Amino acid sequence: MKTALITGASSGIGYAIGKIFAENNINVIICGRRKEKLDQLEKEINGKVKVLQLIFDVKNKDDVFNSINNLPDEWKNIDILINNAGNAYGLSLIQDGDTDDWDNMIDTNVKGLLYVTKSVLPLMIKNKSGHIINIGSIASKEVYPQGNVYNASKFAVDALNHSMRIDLNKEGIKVSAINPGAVETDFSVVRFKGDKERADKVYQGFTPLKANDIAETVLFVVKSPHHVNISDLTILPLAQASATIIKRD
Ligand code: 8X3
Repeated sequence: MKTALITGASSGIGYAIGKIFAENNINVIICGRRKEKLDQLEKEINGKVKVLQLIFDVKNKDDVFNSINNLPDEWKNIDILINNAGNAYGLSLIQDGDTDDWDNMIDTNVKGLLYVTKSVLPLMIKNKSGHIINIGSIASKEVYPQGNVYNASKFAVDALNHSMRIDLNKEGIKVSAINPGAVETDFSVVRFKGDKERADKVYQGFTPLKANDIAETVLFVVKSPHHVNISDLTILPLAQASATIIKRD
């Protein structure tokens, strides 16, 4: 039975991945900042597989390394790492950007992903096997107005996805990116700092992706045969043609 470590498992895409992995016999280490949400996910998993909760914020380097370095022995064989934790904070012109938002995005989406990857890699390298899936975005591929620092952080994820694959080539470790377009989660509520009305507008007039659509795709990618690596996948809703072009009713 395989074991996956999932960051950002307390909501949205990470939560959906936790659920679908459990339904498909993959033990899960669910990581997040909010214990009550991880408890809820564990309850939904309902004993189908083994579950371990790790409470940390990926931004906190010491917490990331302490949690992963001190995993109980029976959890030290990690087959799959889902680098999912990430957020957008704000949507403004570069000249109007809030530097705290910039720090938050770079610290979470880039540095957090690096800390988690660095701490998990020895566990994969010792087995000469593993699969890292980096959750990027359409924003990893195309910049859009006011996306600036969020785009930069997600372009960094794209660059790291490619460079990890190169550096880990000799270690037998697969590296893949999944880049979703518009997915209806609490992504926009977080981006707009709780302004639900503004967030709802993002998904109005078309059918956005659901977190489960991405989870199904992640499952497909991890289930691909050993010799196959789906290295880079972009998923959009039918109504979305690019980062900025969405056909609305
Ligand atoms: C989320 C998708 O288009 O809002 O990463 O940046 S988008």
